[in-house]
Amino acid sequence: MRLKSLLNKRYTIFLVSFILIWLKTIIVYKTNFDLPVETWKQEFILLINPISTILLLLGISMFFKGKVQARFIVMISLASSIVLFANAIFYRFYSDFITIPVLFQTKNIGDLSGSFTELARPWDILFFFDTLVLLFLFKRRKLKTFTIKKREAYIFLAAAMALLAFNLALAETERPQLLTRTFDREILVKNLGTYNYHVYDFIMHSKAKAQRALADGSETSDVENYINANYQPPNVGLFGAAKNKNLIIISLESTQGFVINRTINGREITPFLNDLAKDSYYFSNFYHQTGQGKTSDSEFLLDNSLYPLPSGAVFFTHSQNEYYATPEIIKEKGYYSAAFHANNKSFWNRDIMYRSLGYDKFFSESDYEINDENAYNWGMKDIPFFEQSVEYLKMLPQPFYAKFITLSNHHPFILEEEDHMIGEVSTNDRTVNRYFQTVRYTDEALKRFFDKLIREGLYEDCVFIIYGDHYGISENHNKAMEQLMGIKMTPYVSTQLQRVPMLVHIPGHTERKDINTSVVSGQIDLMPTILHLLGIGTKNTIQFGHDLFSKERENAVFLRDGSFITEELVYAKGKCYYKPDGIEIDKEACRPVIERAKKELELSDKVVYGDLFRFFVEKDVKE
Ligand code: GP9
Ligand code: MN
Repeated sequence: MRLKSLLNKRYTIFLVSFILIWLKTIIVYKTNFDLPVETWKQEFILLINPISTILLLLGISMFFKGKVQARFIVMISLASSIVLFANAIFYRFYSDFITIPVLFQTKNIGDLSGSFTELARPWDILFFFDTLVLLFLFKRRKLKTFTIKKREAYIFLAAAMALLAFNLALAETERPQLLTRTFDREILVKNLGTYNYHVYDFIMHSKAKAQRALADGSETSDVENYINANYQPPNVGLFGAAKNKNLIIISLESTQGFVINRTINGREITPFLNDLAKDSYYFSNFYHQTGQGKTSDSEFLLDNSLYPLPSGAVFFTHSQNEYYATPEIIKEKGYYSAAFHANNKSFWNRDIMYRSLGYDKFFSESDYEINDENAYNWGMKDIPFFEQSVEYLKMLPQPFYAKFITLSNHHPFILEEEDHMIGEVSTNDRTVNRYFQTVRYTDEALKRFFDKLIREGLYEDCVFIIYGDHYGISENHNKAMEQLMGIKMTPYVSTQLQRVPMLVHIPGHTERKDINTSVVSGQIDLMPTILHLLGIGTKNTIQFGHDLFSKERENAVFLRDGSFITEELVYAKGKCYYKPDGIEIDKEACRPVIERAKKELELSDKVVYGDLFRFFVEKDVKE
């Protein structure tokens, strides 16, 4: 068929513009962004993810006629070029995709416009190639516009919507809960495409904005009253025990408390931690309180002593809030703060959230030398991670607050043969079987980290806080856990399994016998404990936790789903249990604490949803 007649065919206009815009998008993906794909399915999703948006927009153009239709199509192409070009420029500077709040932060725009000429390349004109081609074809009347029956246009739109649904379903199989939990911008763009990603980002941003707009200062007094009424004073003997010392916080990926002091096939799972615990304050009833934001939720708890949100990851949804987090508080005392985590910096939106929390520096994936030898599973292995981190640590201004986040012990818990230090356990569940090997590996990484700190002369000046971020073995593995532990899984037992290791190690400190380390506690308590160790009072600070060392400490912890544990009771999945045997009792016995937990979680959520730190008057932090 001759080109002319092809161009004159009905729908050709849509086909040509579709192909041009789609191809442009894919070429930009491949040439301007680093979007690694590992499987053919991921590649397929990447290739199809722009299609639904393009078709939807072209579908709208079908409702117009003649010149207006042609202009509309050119506008679609131009708009997509601008979106891609803007992201490419942003990416060259930040290695990240644009998010609406970041775009509107004047500082970022200032940074970018200053270096725009540096970042733009002459060949960037190619971003607009398709627009120019379409303009040319329309001007020269090579491409004819067509009127289409409304019914046909609607069918077309419906097909585009169906394709969008297919894309989302496929993304969901590739990365379950992608839209509810968000994870990472790179993963979002890979699965949804740049265009859909911006729509998603816009919706998320608008939702948070609306909640914030509805809040006014009047809610702060409820929060303040509650917090003041529940204040517990520091332990005088330990207040300031870490004053002016360096703080090293280590978040252990997916490490649950039951691995401590346990052996498999006669060998310890965590020999180093077991030894260290003997020289530390080891809190045996310490719970994780995370929700869907997993590691990022535990970081939120650590640095703010606020609860993460009931759904979604607060690191994504409320990264633009004002906070009064530990890095910021201790900066006033001369501390430098840094986070170390060898993963993509935009994972859990850390690059942005860390700035809101006041971190001075974030050492992320790009700061490490990562190659085939030292990376496996989720990325850089813990041993080289700590090894390389020490080099940076040595250069930090002192005193520092350094947070390390390990990664090797992440689901699916796979390790290379050479890193196996103990055998697998033998249940019918491969995930559970492997779990202990990866925990063992991280334990080894910790040992070497400590050895290196000692060799470098850093150890003596540091105080260490080590805790597990959240569970590693989910309830999907209950069968194997029953087999392994020889107990029946009930909500009571599952709740007990939400305990994670937690220790405070102060070199040269021998354990004081008057400290109760079996106190029921959780990640919400980390911040006040740390501040008090540094000699910083928390009397008037907005936080929901309590110093672990406080003599007046109440034995209670509330989990994110409203479950709770006290000295005598456990409440989970709507059932009330009496400790220590876990006998189910009448729910009424749990009622007062159920209400209290509900209230506390609601107040904390109010602070986050309403961005209430805007209204709290900074009261003097007591020395
Ligand atoms: C990713 C790491 C793991 O950077 O923190 O996240 P998780 O899946 O455990 O929340
Ligand atoms: Mn984690």
